[in-house]
Amino acid sequence: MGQVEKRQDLERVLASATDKPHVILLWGHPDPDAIGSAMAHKRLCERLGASATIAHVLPVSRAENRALVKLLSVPMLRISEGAELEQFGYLSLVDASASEASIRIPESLKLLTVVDHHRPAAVPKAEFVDIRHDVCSTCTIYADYAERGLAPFGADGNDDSAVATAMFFGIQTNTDDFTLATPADYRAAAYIKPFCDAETLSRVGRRTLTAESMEAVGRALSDLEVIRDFAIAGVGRVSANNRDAIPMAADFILRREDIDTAIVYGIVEDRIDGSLRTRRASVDPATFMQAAFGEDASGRPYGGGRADMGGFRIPLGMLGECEDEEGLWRLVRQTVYKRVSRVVPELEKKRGEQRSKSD
Ligand SMILES: [Mn+2]
Repeated sequence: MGQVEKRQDLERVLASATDKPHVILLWGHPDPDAIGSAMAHKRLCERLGASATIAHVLPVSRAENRALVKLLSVPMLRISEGAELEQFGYLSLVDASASEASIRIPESLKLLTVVDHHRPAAVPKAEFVDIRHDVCSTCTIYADYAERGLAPFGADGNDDSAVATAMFFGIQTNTDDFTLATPADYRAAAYIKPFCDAETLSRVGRRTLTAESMEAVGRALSDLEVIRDFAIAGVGRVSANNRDAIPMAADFILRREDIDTAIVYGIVEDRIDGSLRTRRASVDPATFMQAAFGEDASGRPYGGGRADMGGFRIPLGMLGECEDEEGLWRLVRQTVYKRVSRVVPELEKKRGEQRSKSD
């Protein structure tokens, strides 16, 4: 199906589903691409005569993303259980092709549309599915619908600047400030840009960090252990609101010219939370993490799931009740080193050296 037909098809599907309210359910911690495409989808529903609500389960966890939501007054409903979705009739997914795994989706809710740029584990069963691989951002796909005539921006005197600004920021962050952008992403950004609010865009583009995140990145740098092109670093404890300091530190460490793969981990609530980032095509994060951390009692791997491509989570169990924070951290650090040394054997030696240092 060509892309003109795609946008006609989406228009037809949305226009024929105006009898019940729609919900756009975001996957995981909402990021700018998900937020921007959810706003674009909500705008389309409303133009075609349906009401739509953006919902999410996990918190918006990066300071810059919270700033985006606040500056643009993005209306978002945070839910904690599937029953809260019973008030809606239609479900749309943006920037994901499966519903949030942590809640049970009511059977009365009909999966209507899926628009995404990730490769799906299974082809979703929805009335409308548009999954493109020649774009880095779902916002690009929504900009393409508009440019092809589905509720074009600036046409009807509506103020679309909040939606346009969020979409532009979604494309900007997903393409790593356009360095990864495909021709379609550039085209979408060029189309959207004139409708953005320039001041808001530069404010959200500042990518502010919380003090706690910056301190966590600082601890990661002082804990950094480098073996050839592999690096590992611990951030200690971070609050759930600032857990993105972990992938953020991993991204930062990866910028060092001689490092190709980085693992950063810390304690978040009652678990070890970690991130693996790599620039090497030969390193598959899921395989690496499975080899290092294995799986839990029910056979589920601790890391590398679809949920968080380069993430791993290991529950602390009873250790979580330990009141000696320093002792707990030493234990966590030793455990992580021991596991990772299954893949990077030289790390075991470092662990031995540290043990004798602390004895
Ligand atoms: Mn995306």
